[in-house]
Amino acid sequence: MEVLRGFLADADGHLAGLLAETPWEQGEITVFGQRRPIPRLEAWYGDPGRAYTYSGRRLEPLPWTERLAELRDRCAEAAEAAFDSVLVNRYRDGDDAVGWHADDEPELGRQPVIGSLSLGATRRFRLRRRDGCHDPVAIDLEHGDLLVMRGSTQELWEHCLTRTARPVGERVNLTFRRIVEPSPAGGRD
Ligand SMILES: O=C(O)CCC(=O)C(=O)O
Repeated sequence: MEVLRGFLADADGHLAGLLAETPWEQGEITVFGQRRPIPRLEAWYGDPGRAYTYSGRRLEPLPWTERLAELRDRCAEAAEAAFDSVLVNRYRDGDDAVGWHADDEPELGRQPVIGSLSLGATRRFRLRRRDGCHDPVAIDLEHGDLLVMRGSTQELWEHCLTRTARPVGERVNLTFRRIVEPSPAGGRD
């Protein structure tokens, strides 16, 4: 795992563009039998057929925009990986967050490379070993940082983005991925 600090020198324009151009949706998940809105907005983009299924939800890919295709290519070059899809998350304020999970869906295959680009407010990203044999790690991800996770990170660790009571502005995060085993239409949910 590595963090390329200040990777995106032109982050200001991309943040404003993404906030304005993205067709944001607030998904829902089922918790103890009840439907609940997830605490963030999101959008899923990718090559045709790159549907993504997680937490019982299936997201069909929007076609790449010029901006996202450019950011994909720049992140892919830095990560020395190929990406065919991206989950775009928008954290409107400190109440928006993502809980503990790993990006270990079968579609991503074994040992996926994930390129995670952060724009906007600095937020704390945490990692913890599934077997507890290492102290948890906290990284403050800042405007323009690129975090690359690879190898056994998803197998051995979980990550989350914690809520904060601090007043914080908006943050957009892009996690570029590669679907190696597309799930059939009508998939797992
Ligand atoms: O917003 C972040 O930095 C984390 C996003 C994340 O964990 C995910 O999309 O799987």
